[in-house]
Amino acid sequence: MPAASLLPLFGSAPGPGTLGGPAGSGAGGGGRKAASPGAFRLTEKFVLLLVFSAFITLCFGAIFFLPDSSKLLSGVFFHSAALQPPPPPPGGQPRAPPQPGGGPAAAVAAGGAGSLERIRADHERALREAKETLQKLPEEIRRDIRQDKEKLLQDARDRKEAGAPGLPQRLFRQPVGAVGQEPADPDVRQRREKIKEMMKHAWDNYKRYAWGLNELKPISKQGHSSNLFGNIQGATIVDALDTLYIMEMKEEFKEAKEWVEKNLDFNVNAEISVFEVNIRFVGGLLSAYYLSGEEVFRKKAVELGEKLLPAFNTPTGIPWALLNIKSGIGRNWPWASGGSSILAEFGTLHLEFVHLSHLSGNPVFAEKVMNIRKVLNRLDKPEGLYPNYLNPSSGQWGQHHVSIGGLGDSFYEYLLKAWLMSDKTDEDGKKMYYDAVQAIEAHLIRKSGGGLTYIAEWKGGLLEHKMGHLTCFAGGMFALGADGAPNDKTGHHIELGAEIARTCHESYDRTRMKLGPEAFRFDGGVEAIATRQNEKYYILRPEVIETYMYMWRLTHDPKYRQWGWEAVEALEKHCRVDGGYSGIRDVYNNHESHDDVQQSFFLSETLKYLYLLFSEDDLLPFEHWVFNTEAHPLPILHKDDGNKEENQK
Ligand code: DMJ
Repeated sequence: MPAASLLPLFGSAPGPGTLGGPAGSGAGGGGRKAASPGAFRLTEKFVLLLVFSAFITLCFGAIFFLPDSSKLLSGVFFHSAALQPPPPPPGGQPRAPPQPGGGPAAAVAAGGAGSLERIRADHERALREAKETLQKLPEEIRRDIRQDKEKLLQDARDRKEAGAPGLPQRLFRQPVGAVGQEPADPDVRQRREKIKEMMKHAWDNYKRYAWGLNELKPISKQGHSSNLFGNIQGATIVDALDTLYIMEMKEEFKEAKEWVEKNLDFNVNAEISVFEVNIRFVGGLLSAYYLSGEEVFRKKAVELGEKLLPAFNTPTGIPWALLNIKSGIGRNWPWASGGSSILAEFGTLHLEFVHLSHLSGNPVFAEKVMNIRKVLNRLDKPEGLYPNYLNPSSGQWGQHHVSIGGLGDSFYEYLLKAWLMSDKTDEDGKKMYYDAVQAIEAHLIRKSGGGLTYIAEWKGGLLEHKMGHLTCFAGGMFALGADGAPNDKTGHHIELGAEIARTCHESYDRTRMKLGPEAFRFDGGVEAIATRQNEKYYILRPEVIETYMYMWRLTHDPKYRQWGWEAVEALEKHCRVDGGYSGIRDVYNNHESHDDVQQSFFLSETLKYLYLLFSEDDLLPFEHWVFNTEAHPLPILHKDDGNKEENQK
C-alpha cells in the first residue's frame, strides 16, 4: 500500500497536537524559558511556518519517490495518457483475451475500454487508501504493514503449493503409452537391457565428471560447454530426463528432477541459440512434464518460453537465431546469407510453442509460430522449394540453397508433425508438408548408378550430389507421413522411407568402423562414401537410428532391428570409453581418434531411439505421441479431449 510507506516520517515525528502545543514542551524548547506570547510571536510564527512547510515538502516528496507512488500519481496527474490500447497486431488479427499471468500491460492491450475503467478505479482506490492512511495513528499504520507482510508471505506459500505462479491450475492426466510392456521375446529384452546399460554408463559418467554442466568430455573427464546455450547450464540433464523416465531409471530421474528444481536458472545474462534451447530445453521440459506430471517442468518450460519471446521482435516476426535472454536483444548468425534467419531454426519451434500455449493458457506462443507460417505462405518458392535463408527484416529469401539436411531438415519434419500433433486438423501444415515433399521428389531426390536413392542439395538450380548424416532422418519422416499422402501415394512414401534407410545403412556399412560419416557423396566415382577429410567424422548423431526406429514400427521388417544392433556394436567398440561415449574423428580409419565430447543428444535421441527400436509398439505409440526433433515425445492434442481450439490457433 503506497501510503503505508510514509511511516518513517510519522515514526520520528512528534505526536498529534505537538506542533500546536505549548511552547517548551518539545525537545526543541529545551533551553527556552516560558515567555509571554507577545514577545516571540512573529519569530515563533515564522519558525512554525518553516517547520510546517518542511514537513509538507517531505510528505509530498515521499509520494513521488517511494516505490509504489506511481500508482497514486498516475491516478492524480496522468489519467489515461498511458492507457491507450496499442495498435492492432500486424495482419489485423483479433487480439487475444487477457491471459492469466499476462500482467497489466497485457490486460490493457487485450481488454480495451473495460480495462481503462478498471485501471482508473484502481488508481482512485489507491488515492483513497493513501488519504485514509495519512489520517491513521502510527501504531495503526505499523499494524497494517505487519498484516500486509503476513498476507504476502501467505500468498507466496499458497502459490508454491498450487504450482507455477501465474499458470492456470491443470489436472494432470498421463497420456497413453508413457510406460510400456516388457518385450515378449527374450532376445529382444536382452538387447533392450543392453541399451539401458549404455544409458547408465553415459549418465553415471556425466554425473561423476560434469554434473550440472552442459555436456561431458569423456576422455578428459570434465565438463564441456557449448556456446549454443550461453551460460544456461544442465543441457544433458534436461535432454536426458525423458529417456531416464521411459527406461524406468527412477533414481536417476529423481536426482535430475531435483537438480532442475534447485539449479536450472534462466535468469542469466546469456546469448543463446533460440533453436537449440527450444528443442533441447523447452522440448525436454515439456516431455518430462507430460510423462511425469511434475509441475516444476511445466513451470520451467513456460518460464523459458517467455524468455524466448523477444526473439520474435523483428519486422516480419520471423525470429532471430540468437537471443540475449537478459536484454532481449536478438541477432542472426554472422555467416548466414545477408543477415538471414535459418529455415531449420525458425521452422522448428512450432510443436513446442503450441504446447506452451496449451499448458500456459497463453495463446501468444502459438500465435508467434502461426505467423511464421503466414509469412512463408505469402512468399514465392523457387520450383516449390524452400530456400534455407530468409531475411527477418525484408521478409525476402537470401541465397537459394535448399537442403533436407543441415539448415533445412527439421522445418519439413515439423510441418508433418504439426499436422499429426493436431490430431490431423492442421490442414495448412499438412498441405505445406505434402507440397514440399512433391517439390523435393521432383528436384532433389535421385538414384545412384548402383541403385541407391539419395537426397541431393540444390544451389540456385544446380545439384550437389551429397547427402548429410542429418538428412537421414528423412527416411523416417517419409514413412511417418505415408498414411496421409495424397493421390494413393501411401505405399510410395513408405518405399521412399525404406530406400533412404537403405542408403543411410550403406553409408555406415561402407566405413571401417560401421558408423556413418557426417556427409557422403554420389559423385567422382563413389556412392555413399565421404571423400573429404572434414566430412568423415561421427559425433554420436541419431538420424540413421531414428529412421530405423520409424521403419521398424511401420513395417516390422526385422532388418531394421538388425541394422540398429549393428550400430550398438559399433558404438560399444569405437565410441565407448571409460568416461562415457565419445565421437570419432574419422570413421574410415583403423584406429579411433576421439573428439572427446559426449553430446547431450546421444542421451536424448540416439539411446532413446535404440531403446524404442527394441521395445514393443505400446511404448510412446504413434497414435498418441509425436517426437520433437530432439526425440522429446509430445502428446497429440486429441480433438475429442477438448483440444479443438488449441489445434486451430
Ligand atoms: C539434434 O540436436 C537434433 O536432432 C537436430 O534436429 C539436429 N541435430 C542434432 C542431432 O544430430
